[in-house]
Amino acid sequence: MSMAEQSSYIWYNGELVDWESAQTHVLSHSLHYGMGVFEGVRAYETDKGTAIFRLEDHTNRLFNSAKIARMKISYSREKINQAHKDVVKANKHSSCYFRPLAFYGSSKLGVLPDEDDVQVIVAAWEWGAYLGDEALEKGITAKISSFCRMHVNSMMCKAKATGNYLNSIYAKKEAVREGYDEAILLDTQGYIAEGSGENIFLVSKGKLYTPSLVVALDGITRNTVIHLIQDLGLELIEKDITRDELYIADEIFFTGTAAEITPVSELDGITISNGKRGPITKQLQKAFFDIVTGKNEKYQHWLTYVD
Ligand code: PPE
Repeated sequence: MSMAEQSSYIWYNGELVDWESAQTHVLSHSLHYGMGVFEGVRAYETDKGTAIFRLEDHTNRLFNSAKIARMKISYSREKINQAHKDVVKANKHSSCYFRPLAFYGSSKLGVLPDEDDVQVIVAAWEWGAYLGDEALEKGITAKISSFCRMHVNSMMCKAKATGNYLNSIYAKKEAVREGYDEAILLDTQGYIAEGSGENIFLVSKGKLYTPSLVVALDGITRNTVIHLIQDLGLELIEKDITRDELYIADEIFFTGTAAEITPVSELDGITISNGKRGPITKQLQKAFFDIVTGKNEKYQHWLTYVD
């Protein structure tokens, strides 16, 4: 199915419009200079209908990104949350991926944008397993990128800003060109930062490790997994991680809204453990999918039911 068929209606500046009408001008500022702020959100099918996962947290991060970028979103958080519900209902999705985005329109070019020309959309479409159908079970291959995750004084890593993704795209293109599924970026000190669109964890001798959030995006799935690790009575240590620690890890997995919890089975051509999804990764995946599909009472507050 094409994107147009899956996304017949898009919320655009306060109204639902059809796919063909959700257009912007070729002289839109964001298209030229890459400044916009966005989110990636998922809704899952549950016994009580479609539920959007951690919607308020995503919307809060969108507004924080806009604050960092000094972009004015002229809609309230409530209005943006309602837009997600309206879009999913209009498109009759039972599960979907949402893309809220604020960007500058075409009133002015030149590096300095027109702050009164901020456009906002919320789109949704069906998006299956981000890293391939078998990725969740079999795991993927990754490469340590030759590109570093940008330094905090070049870009601002707490913002989920469109321009930050040039860094991700360079790394991802390189990885795929060389036959890997995904890229892992180091920070400028040489420690593990994150994937091109995911946070990263490793398991070693029953304990979990993840890099701190100095340069990595403060992932909502990462935060969800931290709750699950505590629930399972496991230990998590946040620290600087080197690439060779990953090589000898018992398990490695990525977390992200799109990637969910995806095991990494091979890194730089080195097989991780026995090359199969590890037991802790599997346990965390089960716990994660139980929550997003409404099967865990403790986390009902993370679900926004569409009806
Ligand atoms: N780091 C980066 C760089 C990143 O882009 C994401 C999400 C994460 C970490 C995980 O964040 P969270 O989704 O809140 O757990 N990447 C989004 C974009 C993927 C895309 O290709 O587009 C996503 O997963 O929605």
